[in-house]
Amino acid sequence: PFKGTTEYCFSFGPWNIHEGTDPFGPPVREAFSFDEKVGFYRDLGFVGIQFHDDDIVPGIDEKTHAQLIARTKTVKKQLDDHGLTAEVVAPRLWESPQTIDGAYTSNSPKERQYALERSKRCVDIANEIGCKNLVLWLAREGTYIRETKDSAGAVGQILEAINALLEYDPEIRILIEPKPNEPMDIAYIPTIGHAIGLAYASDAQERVGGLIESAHAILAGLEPSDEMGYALYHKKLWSVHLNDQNGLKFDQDKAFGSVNLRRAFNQVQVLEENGYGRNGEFIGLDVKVMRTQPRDISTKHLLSSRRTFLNLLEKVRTFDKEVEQEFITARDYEGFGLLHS
Ligand code: 3MF
Ligand code: MG
Ligand code: MG
Repeated sequence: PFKGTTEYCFSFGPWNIHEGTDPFGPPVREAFSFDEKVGFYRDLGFVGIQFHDDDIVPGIDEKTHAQLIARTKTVKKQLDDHGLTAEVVAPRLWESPQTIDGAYTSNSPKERQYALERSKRCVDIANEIGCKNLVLWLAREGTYIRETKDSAGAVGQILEAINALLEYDPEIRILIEPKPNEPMDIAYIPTIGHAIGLAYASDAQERVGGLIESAHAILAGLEPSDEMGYALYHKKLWSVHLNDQNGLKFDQDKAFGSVNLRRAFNQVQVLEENGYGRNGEFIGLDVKVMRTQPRDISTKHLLSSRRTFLNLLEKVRTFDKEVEQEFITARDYEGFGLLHS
């Protein structure tokens, strides 16, 4: 069996450090500025940053192309100065007044056009910041009332947008981040299987893959490590949002391993044993600090998530595979459990 030597690189997005707003209460911590957040990464043990387009270019819709490029150059310089790499950029297609009815699947042709143009600008940002990974979280691609949209046609609309982006930049890679619900009650691309189906149907299969978030798989009632295994088999797991989730509730983005350590172990194992990270993939986090956390110590969820990953990695690498195999051969899975208890 593979005895790992991969040194993992860790990443997170600036939104992982936040003010504690939830649907029922206002912010409880003063925001850290973007510049302050960029300054935190190395000390916390992270070398990669995940971005939304407007994390880099705030107020993007009001900016000219020249302004967008100039601002992105400034951020690129900042990253270089801190020794950081941009891992992915995602068009934030769920906050604009023009994406209330969805982005690529809006019933308004004008709004669909906006979504595509905004995504192309996100590709421009990705190029300028030096990364080739565009994440599509298809947040509002769904409908509150099934009869008002055509679910088959919606697949075609999403594919059309993906193909247009693949054509717009012959090197860009698209990572679809599936999520079964929230903000929509039912989303059109709920699982990695759906995402990979889109990849194979696209005009450039080798440039469309996925990003799996642990909590999103759990919300779909699925096992995150098996979802990862499915994507890894297809060589289409290009990023992850490791976190945890306490049952079928709202998307909690809890610290990795903070609810179910066994499930976290299974994710580390499937990544490690299938070569994730060996082609430069990052261990990305999508974790929210608790609302109760005081501001000056509101990055501890990042430290604990990273440390949990590394501790579990140590377990994966040091369990005796030969002994484990003996239990498997004897079909003594209870004994196997005892071994790991
Ligand atoms: C939503 C998410 C988002 C996406 C991010 C990148 C806050 O459930 O997980 O993170 O991951 O917007 O697409
Ligand atoms: Mg999430
Ligand atoms: Mg996510």
